[in-house]
This record gives sequence, C-alpha cells and structure tokens, in this order.
Amino acid sequence: MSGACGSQLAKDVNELKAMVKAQNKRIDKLIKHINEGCEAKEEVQLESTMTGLNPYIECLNPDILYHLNLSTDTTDFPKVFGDVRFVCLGGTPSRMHKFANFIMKEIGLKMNSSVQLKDLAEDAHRYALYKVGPVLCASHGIGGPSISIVLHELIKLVHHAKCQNPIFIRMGTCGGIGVEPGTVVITSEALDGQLRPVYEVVVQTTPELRPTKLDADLAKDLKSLSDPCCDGFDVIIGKTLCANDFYEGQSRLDGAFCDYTSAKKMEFLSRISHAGVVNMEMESSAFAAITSQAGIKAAVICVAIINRLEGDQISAPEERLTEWNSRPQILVGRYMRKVLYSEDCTDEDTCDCAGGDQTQPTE
Ligand code: R2B
Repeated sequence: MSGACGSQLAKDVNELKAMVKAQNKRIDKLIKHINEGCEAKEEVQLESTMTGLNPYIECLNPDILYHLNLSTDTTDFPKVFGDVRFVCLGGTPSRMHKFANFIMKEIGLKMNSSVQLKDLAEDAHRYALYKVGPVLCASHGIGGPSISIVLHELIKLVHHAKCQNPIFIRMGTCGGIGVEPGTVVITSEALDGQLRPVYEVVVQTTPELRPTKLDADLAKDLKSLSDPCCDGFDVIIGKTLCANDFYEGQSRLDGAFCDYTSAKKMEFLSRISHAGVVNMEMESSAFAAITSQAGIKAAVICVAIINRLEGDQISAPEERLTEWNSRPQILVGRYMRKVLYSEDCTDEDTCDCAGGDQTQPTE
C-alpha cells in the first residue's frame, strides 16, 4: 500500500470512529429526551436568518412557490423543512436524484430499499426537489433565468421554514480554460460576459448590477477535502466566466451562427485566461448574486468536461462524463459529513472527520 493511500485509510478509520461516536451521542440524547419527556424543555423560537428579503413576503398569505408546487397554506414549512442545513443545486433532475441517494448514504441515513425518494416538486413539472434529512437537493435547469427562479423560491422556502444559516452549493459541469478535463473547479469569483463581477438584473427597464460574491472560506474548505493522490483528480480554485449562452456566448465555432473566426475565438480564450478565468458555465453569476443578497454562505463547484483551448464539442463517452459528474458531489459529501459530524464532537473528543473515502455516487 502506498504511503498516501495508507494515510487515507487512517483518515477513513478516524472518520468512521467519529461517525460512530456522533451516532452514539445522538442515541444518548434521544434516550435522555425520552426519559425526561419533551414538556420540560422550553421551545426556542427561531427566526429566519435570511437578510434583505422582500418585505411583501410577510403579507403573502399563503405564499405559493409556484415552480416547486409548494404553498404555505398546505405545507408546514418549519416542521417539514426547518432542519435543512444544506441546499444543493445541480442542472438536471436525474443528477440531483442520484446525488440525493448518494448523500443519504454519505450522511448515514437509511431508507427502506423498496421506497423511492419523492420528488417534492414533481407536480409543478419544472424542477426536481428532494429532501434527505438536513439536505435539500434541487435541479436548476440551464442559465441565469432558470436558476434565478428556483433560487427565489428556495430562499423563500428556507425563510418560511426558519432554517438556520443554510449553506447553498451549486454543483455542475463546465468548460475548462487550459484545464484538463475531469478537473474540479471551485469558483473564486463569478464574472459576466463582459468580465464584470456582477449579475445584471433589468428592473422596470433599469439595469441593476448585483455583486457576485461567494464564500472564500467555503471554497477553501471544499478544496481541502480533496486528496489528489487517492482521488485521482485535481481540484483548483479560480475565476469563472458565466455566459448567457452556450455557443456564441462562450465563443464556440459549432453553434448555428458564428460571425467570428477561429483565430478570434482563440484570442478571446487566451485573453480571459490571462484575466484569471479557469472555466466557463452559465449559472454562477445569478447564483452568487442571489445567494449573497440573502446573506447566504455559498459555493460553486463544477467539473470541467472539456478543455476549451482544445475544442468546442463535448465528445467524452457517457461513462466518463458520469464519473466526472460525481467528482464535485464527492467533495460536497465529505464537506457535509465534516460539518454534521464534527458538530457532535466535544472538546474532549479527538475528531478527524475531514477525511475522504472512495465512495462514489452511483446510478
Ligand atoms: C453547464 O452545462 C450546461 C450547458 O450544457 C449549463 O447549465 C452549464 O452551466
């Protein structure tokens, strides 16, 4: 066994120990709770931790989250969603279904094998929404307008539910700029098509520029959970260009229209690379601006499925794309375990919950 993988094994053992310790503590707490009864405890009234929200929300009775098929008059939000700690978003419903099942195992939850996770937003026919314990998993579609709608409704969801400082993470695919396909890229700064660190929203004909701030510590934490030797992939942090289009917006030569030359395309890619851009995708600006407006700690973590300096068309085989897609999910799973299990450690515990195992999301 190589030294690197030996230390990985030690990490895994430590993590397992921490997990067992945390589970035992939970069982002790439950037994205590059963013995003492619930009456003795005074209910703490929690408030929403969202900031800067629309004041009209409080007048909405009910508030209908149309695209998620949820309403405050038919769902008791604090009861159903009050425990949500993480809101994870990804492009497609199937990817998020797979992620929801993966994360269930990762955080140690079990479901009867004959039961399927329920898509809570199924009847709205737009986005998928799964709840796995403290984790909400939602699909967001393609582009700023699509992710913006689901974010408005998810933020109102966690607000009505009075969730305490939920962390939002977008996981996705991207084109790398001088980056090896399969590399995981965590966004330091989301730039728009004009390389501005803003998301433009036109309100009543007036363009408003909203800052695209992401949490630098969260980005570093996610990166720190990777182990390039054992994982077999690299993780980098860098700037992301968020385009409003997949073809001309990302200077591709393979769209239905193209008014520039191949040389101009390469000049553009080289220019953005010199400006520190390491990848391109289509949702980071809206995601960063909207989450930061609500005071939410957030990160964008994508896997590069092509190096745009080498081509435009995505030609990797399906199995490879599937494996690449799982990479951001693996790191997010480790992060959740770290947050959830290290919280259960007290000072006298020696916890190393940060390790990573080789578990992968499966189909
Ligand atoms: C990456 O992939 C999608 C386009 O194919 C888009 O959602 C994005 O950002």
